[in-house]
Amino acid sequence: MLSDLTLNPVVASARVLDTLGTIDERLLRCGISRRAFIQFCSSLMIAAPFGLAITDKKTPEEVAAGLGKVIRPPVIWLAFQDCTGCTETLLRTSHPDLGDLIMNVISLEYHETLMAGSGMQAQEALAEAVKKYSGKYICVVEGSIPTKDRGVYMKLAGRPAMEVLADVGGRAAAIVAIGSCAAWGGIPSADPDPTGAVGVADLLPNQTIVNLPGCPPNPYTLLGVLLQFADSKTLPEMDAERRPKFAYDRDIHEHCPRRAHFDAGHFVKQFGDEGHREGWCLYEMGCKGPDTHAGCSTRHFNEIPDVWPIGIGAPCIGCTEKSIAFRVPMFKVVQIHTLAAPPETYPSIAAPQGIASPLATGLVGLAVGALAGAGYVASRKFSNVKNDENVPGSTSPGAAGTPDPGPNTDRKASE
Ligand code: FSX
Ligand code: SF4
Ligand code: F3S
Repeated sequence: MLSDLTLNPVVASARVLDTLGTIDERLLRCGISRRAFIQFCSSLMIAAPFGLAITDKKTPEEVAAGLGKVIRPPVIWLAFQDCTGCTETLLRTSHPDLGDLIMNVISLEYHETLMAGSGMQAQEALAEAVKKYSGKYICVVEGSIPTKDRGVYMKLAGRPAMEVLADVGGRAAAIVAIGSCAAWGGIPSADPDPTGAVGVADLLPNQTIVNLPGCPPNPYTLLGVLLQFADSKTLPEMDAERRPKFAYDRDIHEHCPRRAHFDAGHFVKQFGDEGHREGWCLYEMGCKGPDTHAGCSTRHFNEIPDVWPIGIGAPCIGCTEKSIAFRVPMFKVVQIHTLAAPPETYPSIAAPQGIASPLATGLVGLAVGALAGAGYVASRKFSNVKNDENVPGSTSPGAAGTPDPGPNTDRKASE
């Protein structure tokens, strides 16, 4: 029998991957229903309505038909300094069928938390997978990598994590850094950063890397990237932080269900107060939504409506932003950078029916020409927040163009 080495490299490569079979073949073999697969494709489309070639302008049935023919991508998953939340986010679907399906559309060759083997067995499986799929597998990295004291703070089978990453990541077709820890250091890199924790791109700057920050990120973002790569060997368009635009192009604030309360000036002042119980805006509780790029406000977790931080009444901590989460205090109020019409330009929601609010009518007439003035009005409104006795230590968050609120804006949960 011919060995792969005697074949044309392209043919050899196809043969190695062929042994994995298509997604359709795998689902059939595992008895996973077509209905579950189409449901999965619908979730993928919700996570990536634009910008992902495999879902673009297609119905769920068309996505399922296309993906079914794709060879399952071989994935080697490395876990470093993490909480395993990124793995959990992938497994904790609300439908058992779906969790099972997710683990079948990819070919997970090595994942030390999920695999049955351990010790020598696990190391052999890793070495074998790296050799067999060299240059073809996707390396998913979860967790940050300790670099201080020559990486002594984390070892796998006696080797520092840095070395394992260079070896396994260096031979991958692409690396997906899942979670904020792998993308830029995340929680382990928070001050005082005892292990010198860094993200994958800090150590392998020349590798093809996709960052999927989030603590944890949405699992469908990962699946979208993996499946597009398996389908066409391409990666989705990325931003300057190497984040795929289809998942990180808009900020949380843009589509937040509490946005109407922000615009109307209805802010929670304290956890458990009336505004909190009514679902008002969490801006004054330190919500980083206006500065945070992620799809959480429209793509919730675990397929359960409202399962995301703001949905359960907690401010967004900006977990997808390198310069915010674990850097900026949780209750510190952020600046508003986008110039939006300030709340004062909206009709009063308390105005009696049929009677236009004089404030609203007055300002509507001025609308376009008064944007600068409007910014001033907004900053004045926010300035009032500063003096609110329920907001100890807070200062004006500022509208666009207003000065930075400064460092003294920490908030406490229930003072
Ligand atoms: Fe945890 Fe992942 Fe956060 Fe980090 O997610 S959810 S600490 S990003 O590496 O496991
Ligand atoms: Fe939503 Fe936060 Fe924006 Fe308020 S500040 S509308 S809670 S994202
Ligand atoms: Fe993270 Fe904020 Fe979403 S904290 S999970 S980006 S709502």
